[in-house]
Amino acid sequence: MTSNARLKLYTEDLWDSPYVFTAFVALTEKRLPFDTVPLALDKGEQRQPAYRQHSLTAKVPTLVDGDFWLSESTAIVEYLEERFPPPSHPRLLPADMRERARARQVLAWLRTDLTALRNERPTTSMFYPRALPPLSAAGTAAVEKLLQVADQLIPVSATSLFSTWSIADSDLAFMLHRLILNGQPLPAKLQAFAATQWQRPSVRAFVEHPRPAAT
Ligand SMILES: N[C@@H](CCC(=O)N[C@@H](CS)C(=O)NCC(=O)O)C(=O)O
Repeated sequence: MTSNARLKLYTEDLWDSPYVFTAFVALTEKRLPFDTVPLALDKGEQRQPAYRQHSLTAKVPTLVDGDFWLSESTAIVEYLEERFPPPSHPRLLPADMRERARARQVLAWLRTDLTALRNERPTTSMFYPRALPPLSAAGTAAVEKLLQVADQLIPVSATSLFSTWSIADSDLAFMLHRLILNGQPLPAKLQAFAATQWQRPSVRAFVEHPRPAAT
């Protein structure tokens, strides 16, 4: 099942997908050499028959490891952790079972809740700044929930969720940056957490990836 072919990650050409972010950070943290293949989602390239056939979901990210294609960002994280396991490769998920479960909870929650926040503070606004309308009542409630959960999860004076980094740190920081990059101040502990995580080299590599100019 293993292959020595260079890994490939299908991404999208604006480099603002939170799901591509997760897979990109995971590969970078594992220190695995990989190539990226950006698809123009607005042109429907993700629905081209060959890509759809292999990815199953016709979405990005999709990882290609030899003849194995895998979409869904959290499945990619889990696959990379098993395929390139610690201690030979850096960890993506905590070593402790309960912390690992908590990290998975955070990843799943960030993908399935806070819909109003995700809609009203879209990731395009993080990388293509523009004035957005004030949050609706639903958006405000989602922000309050995010801040309350983040405050509960991040230990006092800490800048990571657990004793060592995990992919849940990057994902939570990405969600918090929907607010920060749209000018919303955060409580000091959350601000320090988000700012520290935003400086991580794997995160910088995604944030600073060249993007097409705004049209
Ligand atoms: N649950 C998926 C979500 C992937 C997803 O929604 N990707 C978007 C980009 S952010 C996409 O490919 N959209 C194109 C489409 O739906 O046609 C994951 O975690 O990877």
